[in-house]
Amino acid sequence: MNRIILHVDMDAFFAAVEQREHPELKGKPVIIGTDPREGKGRGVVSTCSYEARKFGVHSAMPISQAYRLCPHGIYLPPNGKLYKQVSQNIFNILYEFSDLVEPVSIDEAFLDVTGSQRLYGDGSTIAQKIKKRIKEKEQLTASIGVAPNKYLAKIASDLEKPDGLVVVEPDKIEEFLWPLDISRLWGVGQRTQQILRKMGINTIGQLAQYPVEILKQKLGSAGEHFYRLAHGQDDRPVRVSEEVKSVSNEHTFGQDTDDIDFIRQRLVYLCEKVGYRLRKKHLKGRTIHLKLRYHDFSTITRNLTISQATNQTRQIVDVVLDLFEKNYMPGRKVRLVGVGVSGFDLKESKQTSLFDILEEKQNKLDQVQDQLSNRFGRHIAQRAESLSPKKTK
Ligand code: TTP
Ligand code: MG
Repeated sequence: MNRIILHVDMDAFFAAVEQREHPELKGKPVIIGTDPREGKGRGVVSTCSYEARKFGVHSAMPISQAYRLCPHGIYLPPNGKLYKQVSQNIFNILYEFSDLVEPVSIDEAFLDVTGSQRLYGDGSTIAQKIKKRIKEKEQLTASIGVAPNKYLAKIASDLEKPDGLVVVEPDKIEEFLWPLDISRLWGVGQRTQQILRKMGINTIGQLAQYPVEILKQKLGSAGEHFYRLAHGQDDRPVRVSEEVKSVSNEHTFGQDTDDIDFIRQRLVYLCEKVGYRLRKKHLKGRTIHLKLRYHDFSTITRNLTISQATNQTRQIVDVVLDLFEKNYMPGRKVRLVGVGVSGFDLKESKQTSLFDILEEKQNKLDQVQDQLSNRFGRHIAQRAESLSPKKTK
């Protein structure tokens, strides 16, 4: 299935926020940066409004040069705290439409909305909704590119700035990409551009027609990379915030216990919780942890790393119960148990090996359970193994 990736980038971000805060600045050339000191100032332009861009002013330009180009501009120092707050508000809007949000900078993010379509419509509709919501809530405009991958989405968001919306349909990639100048290729610096132009390659289409072997000779391993980009291929996943390092849950028994069956049930229940949370966050991990705290507070943690990252409850249960069998000292009373998964493979793996087909059944079971949990609360659907035949202690 094709992925649907959005690249969202706010227009003239710092300057637009200032124009919103000070409506009298609307329609005027606003330049954010260091004090120009009537042309003698040092430092650079952070950004400027589109009105100032007409004079040739742009980000990273020396402020003295900006002053020469646009002496009547309105020069303002950046208000970082305010921009940070607005950025936070924008990201909160993005998270309404997908959990898979990858922040790129203060005003820019990728979203994987492949799984959001049933709720919010196709890629283009979601992009329109996001733009509308940002406009309504923050009185600001964003430009959005919608495409089957990050690279194409990023190019698309830039093409019709400001207030742009460009959709790249999967069957129109070449039509979209090939007329563009090679400077639009991700990672092509001045030097590579020079080499390519000397070879008579000026558009992405011309690059795409070139034999990959020759590109490799001229550009080394980057040659193949650019060749793939020129064909619109980019399978990098949208990476969620790397802050999440592990997902875990613990349970402290009401009374210390050495009842093995009871401890096992609790462990299975914790595995279900952890699996559910992983799947909600679209995370898969390779290292599965077990924690046991005995009645005297001595604590052991054991883990096992498996070959393929998982978020499947069945697999987590198998490993955890195995770790438990091997490490629990029968007869010792247990105070607390914990289960965790870490070592995330941030790729949303989309393989279709035989192994995956066999796994499909387990995934279906997880899905049914997740849907029930989402609708009725987590306790409603539990595996029989985690249900206690006795009263919960
Ligand atoms: P950008 O998204 O690159 O620029 P922009 O939002 O101002 O304009 P555009 O419509 O072209 O997207 O950067 C976001 C903010 O980051 C920008 O408002 C100011 C800040 N910034 C700097 O401070 N210095 C820089 O060199 C750049 C490029 C950006
Ligand atoms: Mg921007």
